[in-house]
Amino acid sequence: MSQPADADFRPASGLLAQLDLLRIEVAGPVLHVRLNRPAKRNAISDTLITQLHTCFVNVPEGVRAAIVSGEGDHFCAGLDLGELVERDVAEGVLHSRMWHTAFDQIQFGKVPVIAVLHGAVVGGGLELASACHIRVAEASAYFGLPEGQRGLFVGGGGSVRVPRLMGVARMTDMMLTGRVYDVNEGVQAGLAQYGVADGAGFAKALALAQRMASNSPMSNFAVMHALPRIADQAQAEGLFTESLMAAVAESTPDAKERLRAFLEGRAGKVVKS
Ligand code: 1HE
Repeated sequence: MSQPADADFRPASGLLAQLDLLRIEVAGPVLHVRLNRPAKRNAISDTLITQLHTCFVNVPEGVRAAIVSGEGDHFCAGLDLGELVERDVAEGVLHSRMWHTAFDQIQFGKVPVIAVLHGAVVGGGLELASACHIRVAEASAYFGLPEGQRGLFVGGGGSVRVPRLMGVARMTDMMLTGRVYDVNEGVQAGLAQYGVADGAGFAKALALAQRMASNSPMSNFAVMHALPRIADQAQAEGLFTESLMAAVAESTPDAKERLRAFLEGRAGKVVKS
């Protein structure tokens, strides 16, 4: 996973600059958050999960989309197994809830997030990826849920989010048998929306992030916050929530100007990309 040299990314300042397990940069409306523990394959320690939470609570003003990637040869090796000390049940629940809080902040935060995946995307790494809104997987990416082999269960929202991407049967198979999906299988199964060549993930994510950033913020808000909740509702409630959200979105001054622009021939048409 490499970042194109011509991208105008600058190190983030203030609180974000203090998060030492992340490398955070900004270019215009796009925030790039890199997991930065390559020696430990970006395994998620308590400090790293806390820093991810802090980062996504404090998305800088003016940022409209974010990209998450991993430094080194792998996206993320999941939970830092070195920290798996003896916990009692209550401590175990609280530890898992800490991950839920951080990943909820990504899924239901201020801006849509794209994950660029390469190498290992396993355990908690897949849980992190599945909390993002779009996943771009490079050819080297592979997906696994080795919790069964480690005597664990998913604890970072994986049992809720992964089946929504690939179905309960496929996740059951991965967890019971240790099956690892390669990039093509992962894309086919729904774990990633885009499959790209090695090294091409960041450029693809940047292009997608710039497009998302140019949308109406209210439309992006609706997609991030209403769509997954509607998908969880029964039909009658879902349809009603949709109507409310549609009415809110179309009533903004931004929406009215965008519609006028289209009707006056000032806006782009839908084109096949
Ligand atoms: C780690 C971790 C880790 C690597 N926690 N230290 N996740 C797993 O079960 C995946 C475990 N990791 C691996 O299978 C492999 O490390 C990889 C396939 C990801 C990468 O292999 P490789 O050959 O590139 O690296 P390596 O030599 O295995 O590891 C390099 C170092 O990273 C080494 O430490 P060192 O001090 O000996 O150099 C490893 O110990 C360390 N390392 N992965 C801690 N995960 C909320 S619940 C979520 C539950 C889960 O995520 S369970 C799945 C955990």
